[in-house]
Amino acid sequence: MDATASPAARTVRGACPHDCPDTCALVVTVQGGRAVRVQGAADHPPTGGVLCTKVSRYAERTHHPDRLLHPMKRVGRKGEGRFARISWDEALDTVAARLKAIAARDAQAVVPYSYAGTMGLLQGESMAARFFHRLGASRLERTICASAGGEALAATYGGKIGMHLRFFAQSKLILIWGSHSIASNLHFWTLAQQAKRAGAKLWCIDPRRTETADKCHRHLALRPGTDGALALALVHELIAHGWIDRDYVDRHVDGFDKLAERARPWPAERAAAVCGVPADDIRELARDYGTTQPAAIRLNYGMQRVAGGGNAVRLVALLPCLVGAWRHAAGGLLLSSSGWAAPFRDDAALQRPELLTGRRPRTVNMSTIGDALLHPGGGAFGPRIDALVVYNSNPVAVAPESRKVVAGFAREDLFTVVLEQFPTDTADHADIVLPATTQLEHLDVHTSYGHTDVLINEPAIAPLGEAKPNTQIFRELAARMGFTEPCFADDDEALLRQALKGIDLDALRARGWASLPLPDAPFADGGFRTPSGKAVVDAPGLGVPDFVPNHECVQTAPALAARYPLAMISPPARHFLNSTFVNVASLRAIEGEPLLEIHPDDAAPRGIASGAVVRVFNDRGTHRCRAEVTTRARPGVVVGLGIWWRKLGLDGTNVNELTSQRLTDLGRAPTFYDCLVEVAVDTAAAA
Ligand SMILES: Nc1nc2c(c(=O)[nH]1)N[C@H]1C(S)=C(S)[C@@H](COP(=O)(O)OP(=O)(O)OC[C@H]3O[C@@H](n4cnc5c(=O)[nH]c(N)nc54)[C@H](O)[C@@H]3O)O[C@H]1N2
Ligand SMILES: Nc1nc2c(c(=O)[nH]1)N[C@H]1C(S)=C(S)[C@@H](COP(=O)(O)OP(=O)(O)OC[C@H]3O[C@@H](n4cnc5c(=O)[nH]c(N)nc54)[C@H](O)[C@@H]3O)O[C@H]1N2
Ligand code: SF4
Ligand SMILES: [Mo]
Repeated sequence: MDATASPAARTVRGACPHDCPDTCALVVTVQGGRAVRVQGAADHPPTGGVLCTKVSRYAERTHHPDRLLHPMKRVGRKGEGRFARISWDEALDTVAARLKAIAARDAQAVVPYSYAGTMGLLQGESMAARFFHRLGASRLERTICASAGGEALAATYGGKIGMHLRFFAQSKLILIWGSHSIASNLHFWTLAQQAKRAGAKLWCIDPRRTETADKCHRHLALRPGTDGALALALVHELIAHGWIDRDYVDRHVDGFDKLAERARPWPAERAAAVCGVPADDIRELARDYGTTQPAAIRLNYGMQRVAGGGNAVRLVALLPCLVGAWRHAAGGLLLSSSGWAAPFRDDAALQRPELLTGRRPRTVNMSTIGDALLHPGGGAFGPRIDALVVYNSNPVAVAPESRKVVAGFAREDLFTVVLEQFPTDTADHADIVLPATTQLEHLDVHTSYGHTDVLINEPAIAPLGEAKPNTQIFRELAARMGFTEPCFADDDEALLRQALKGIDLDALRARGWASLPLPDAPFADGGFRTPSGKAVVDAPGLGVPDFVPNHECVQTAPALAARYPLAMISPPARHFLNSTFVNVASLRAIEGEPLLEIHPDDAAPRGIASGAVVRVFNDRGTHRCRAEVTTRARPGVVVGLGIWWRKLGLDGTNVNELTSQRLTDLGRAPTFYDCLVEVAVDTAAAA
């Protein structure tokens, strides 16, 4: 008998917590205190009753035998992962005593490290932010994913705002740009397929021939980091052929002439040479874009993880303004929709910046945590980092230049607390591990960066073992620290009531989700959120956007390129979400082992065959994995699908052993996909 059909089963409304633009509505089936099934809500339009393979395994993840279920203290060396069980009292007392002692010298020596393990407003930055504000800890610059593109959108449109997801189904032309939608934006892909069936033409702009590229009509496999050159050539072609919507440009674009000036020296041939694609393909793309309406661009963050990522996003974001694509609900561009939700969130109420009481602690950029942890302190940097409190993130696996990150986390004089669900590479380096609940065990509320709905997540089951929500952990820690402000007593229900503005909470909880009231075609008549109300070319302090080549490429670093001739990109594997799910057996079985895709033309001269263990290396480190000789990689580019747990890799490393801590032009973001390497057969493994 199907256990879930038993009368004792009940269903609970949830929201997918992951850092994914789709923010699906969940229906969790619970029986006997266990979550037995997690499904997509059929009545939530973006979800449409469908989840990705990963989250359909969320019950398996939640009831995983490796869940951390009680607090622990380290008994082995840092990184070894040997721990002894302790009580919550001992754990919290230990943490509070250490943080107090450090804060007595300088609270800025304490650094919180968190990202989007959950995107929930409550379990993300609510009680945690209050705690660190009150303490006066360093502030974390949360740059690891989207800040280059985010600042570019802010400069161009005045915020992270764009097309509404649902209208892509009605577009006649869709440019899927720097996005492997089938893997990382599945519910957009469903709409793109609808458009395709209705006759739309789909272009994919991606150095890798992804499964998404396979299913588009045309694929432009440009070199990583050359999107700015491509965008300039498109502007050039649009102007040369008179495919500009002069009326829209005159009324709603500030600085068109400067953009035209910038694009003048960029005929298709020049961009073709830079991008490594045929000039005719660029001309065809320009013709399609200049002559088809409504034309939509699904830009995604994959193309901004390079030196010039911010400039490239600014250039691409101007394209729909030039052809008047914004006149249509089904035209324009979507990179992030999170700005639409901003007025409906009360982040200040949740995070209480006033607890800083005028103090302005230094900021630490999460993307250069390796260098930060190894800094001896002093000068402009400020105090040495003495304590790190990690939650909702796995920096040892996901931050660039692992050798330095690991060396930093291995410092014996660093006190590290990790709030986690699983024994990650980062948890292995903790002094104290605190067990956290999963999404099925706690209350939360979510906005989205891919659609414009708000979702409730009701707890479906009781916390497993002694696990606690992040909110509760920081609440109890605050009490131990002697923080007596009333806001530290707010329970999660109270936090929920503070989280939103202008949304009927009872209606949200009754239905599971609510749509934000927004216009269909937001910029049909201009109205960008910039001071002038126009889309901006020449942004204050930034100038006119331009093509900025990679830090690591033949043009800018010829000597480096001679030694390390292959450009490595490391986008996520389809069945992992960043480093989450790597430990879920059924998903890891699909992904197999860490792989490096390499084109036959690059494999042959190196004597590399599919299945060979290879050494991928540069001056920063060496990572061993298995080669797959495939035309999914273009010549000159290798693809290391991420983000594996180091300890589950072949040699205890992952792709971030190779990536650098250099930052982007805007947003101080990492340049994961701007990374030169060389590859060789691993003779030790071959022997
Ligand atoms: N299955 C799955 N889904 C995910 C994630 C995951 O790990 N797994 N991660 C989530 C998160 S945190 C994020 S930020 C998003 C990430 O999803 P996206 O924003 O789509 O970004 P990436 O997956 O980094 O890269 C997307 C595509 O960009 C390509 N690319 C790499 N370099 C360049 C370039 O220079 N130019 C162009 N045009 N393309 C380039 C890559 O080959 C890849 O196919 O997805 C979210 N969804
Ligand atoms: N080489 C390379 N590196 C990359 C990328 C890439 O494309 N290539 N992508 C980058 C990007 S876009 C991003 S966003 C980052 C992502 O990096 P992270 O934000 O660190 O994401 P995850 O690896 O998914 O780790 C999230 C962790 O949070 C934990 N977690 C989830 N929910 C909770 C909770 O409620 N409480 C607590 N305490 N913990 C919880 C999970 O168990 C998981 O271990 O990685 C970046 N690193
Ligand atoms: S990871 Fe994305 S596609 Fe998968 S369930 Fe969550 S929101 Fe939906
Ligand atoms: Mo991300």
